[in-house]
Amino acid sequence: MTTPALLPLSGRRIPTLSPGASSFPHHRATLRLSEKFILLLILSAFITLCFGAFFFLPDNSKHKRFDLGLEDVLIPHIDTPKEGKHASGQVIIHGQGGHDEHRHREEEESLRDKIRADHERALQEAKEKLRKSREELKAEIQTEKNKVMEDLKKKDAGPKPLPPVPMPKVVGVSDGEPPEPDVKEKRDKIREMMKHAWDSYRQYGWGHNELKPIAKKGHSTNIFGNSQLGATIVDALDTLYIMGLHEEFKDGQEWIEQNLDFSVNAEVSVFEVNIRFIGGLLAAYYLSGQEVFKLKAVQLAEKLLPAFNTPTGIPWAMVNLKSGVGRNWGWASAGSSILAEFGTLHMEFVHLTYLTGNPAYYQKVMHIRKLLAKMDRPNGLYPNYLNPRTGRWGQHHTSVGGLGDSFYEYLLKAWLMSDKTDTEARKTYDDAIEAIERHLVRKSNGGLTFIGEWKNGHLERKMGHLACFAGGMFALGADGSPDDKAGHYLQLGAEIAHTCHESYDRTVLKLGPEAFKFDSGLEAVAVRQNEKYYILRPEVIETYWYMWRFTHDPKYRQWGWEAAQAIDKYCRVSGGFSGVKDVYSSSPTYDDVQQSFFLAETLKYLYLLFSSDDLLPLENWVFNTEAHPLPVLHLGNITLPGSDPAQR
Ligand code: DMJ
Repeated sequence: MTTPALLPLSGRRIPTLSPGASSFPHHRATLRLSEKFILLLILSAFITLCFGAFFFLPDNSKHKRFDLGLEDVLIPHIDTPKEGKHASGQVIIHGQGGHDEHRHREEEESLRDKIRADHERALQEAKEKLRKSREELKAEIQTEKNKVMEDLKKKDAGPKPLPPVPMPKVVGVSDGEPPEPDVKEKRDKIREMMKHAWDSYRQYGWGHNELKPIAKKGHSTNIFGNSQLGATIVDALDTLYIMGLHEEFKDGQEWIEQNLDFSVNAEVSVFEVNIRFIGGLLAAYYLSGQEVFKLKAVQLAEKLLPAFNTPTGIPWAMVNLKSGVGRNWGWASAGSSILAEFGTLHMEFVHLTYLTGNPAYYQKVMHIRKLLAKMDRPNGLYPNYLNPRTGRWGQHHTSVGGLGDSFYEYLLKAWLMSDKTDTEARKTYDDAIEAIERHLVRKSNGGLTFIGEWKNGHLERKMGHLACFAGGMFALGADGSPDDKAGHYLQLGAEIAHTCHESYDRTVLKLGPEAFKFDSGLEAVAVRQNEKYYILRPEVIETYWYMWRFTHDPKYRQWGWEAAQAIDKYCRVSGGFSGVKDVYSSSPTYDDVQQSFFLAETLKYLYLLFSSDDLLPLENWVFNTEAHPLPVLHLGNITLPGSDPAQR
């Protein structure tokens, strides 16, 4: 299906017309241009007359405004010696008495000459215009109008047509029903939960980024720049597709074709937009083959590129999609960029270069990698903050949870996605994981393996829910690990999965808190009230799924099913699914947000857990950090534009 070109008009959009077509919008543009031209003509004549009148007034009235008899007069800043600067940025010009009078008079005279010359030129131009015949004037207006229309057309043409590239091997995009009735029943239940989440969003939040399932209306956060970009639609597409919810998928596709527009004045998170939108659109493209998703992904990616215009090439955290102006979060170690954000672009950007033939995407992420490789790392660890202006680390805080997590994930996945040819990425991953294991991974008194956080030389014995994804990562990276440590990493993955399951099992709701401690006799439980919430996050279920794929130990399906039941029991409401504020309370309150990643990740991993390994096999697909599957690119046989070291 093709997308109608769209013309922005006062924040609303109307279809553009084929050349020569005559209809309302075109007619309006014509009228406006002619009116504008005539108005300009009248205005210029009026200004000319005013100048003339001003010029011929007696001298004293002309200069009255400046001749206030004050010693000090405030005027806007000009670079003049002898000036004292006001805090406001204005400067004070000090009065200097009669000896400057002669110079002032000369300046006035030359100013008057200039005004006279301008005035005469303007009059001359106006006369020439008026001397022209009606036809000549019409022709001039038409030329001007054509130029404007041409410019608009150029703007609307969007990106150049994309070069044809072979579709990578796309296998296992659907599977049959599970043969075991109880597995089928569970999988059907997960699909039903997806239907409920989607239908509720469709009914109450359509087009908004997310849904408030209690208030039954749209919701958004500042990561999407508070504009209606339909984040839930884009994030959910591939889950709908693999679940065989084709009507819903088509509905989402139509919304995207007709409404998804990135020419909006919105300051968005580069990372979030990359993993949810670009990842979501690319996955939808590869699964369905529908060109519109590829085009939209590329249009959006172009809008993200200005974020890389920093002194170091480390991108800003946020960029305005319209102006291209970027900046960082103030709270991030004095305006630093964040490791998990600028380090989580590689997969999508490599695919963008593959699909567009534009080397820029690949070069941007390889530049980040090169820069990081050159930097000193305290204890071999990567701090979470890096200043994009100076290229220096910010606060020395290292975590495998929030702020650090997907940087490590993308090193491993860059290797997997390149058909294991990107050995530089694999080596960087192995070194990073080795340092993490040495400094951050510990066993609690009760025998639970956890990943703590490193803060300025001190280990905090706390693990975030986000860090639970690492169980799956260790298992995924086991094969190919150095010194034949595959067994060790699979075991480490299993231990993390067990710990994270304990964090769920030790709550009243059987849902995991945001962070849990291993300190002063505490084992895998949250202490602070503001760490007791569960916001429909996927990481623990993600790890169960990877562990299931690598071991087929039935306990992972069992644990996944426990989580699914708890979500259905405590988070389900009539208007969708909501996060809960305290997993230790038997009467929890809702946070009233249905996160887009609930549809993109949590429900997808649950569905995959009860599907066969033939659905999205891990030999052919690599999941981005938002669970959007991207096909392996056989980079042994393909040369990406810009990947030649001489071009970098
Ligand atoms: C998701 O948006 C991604 O998984 C991201 O990497 C971190 N966390 C959220 C979900 O918890």
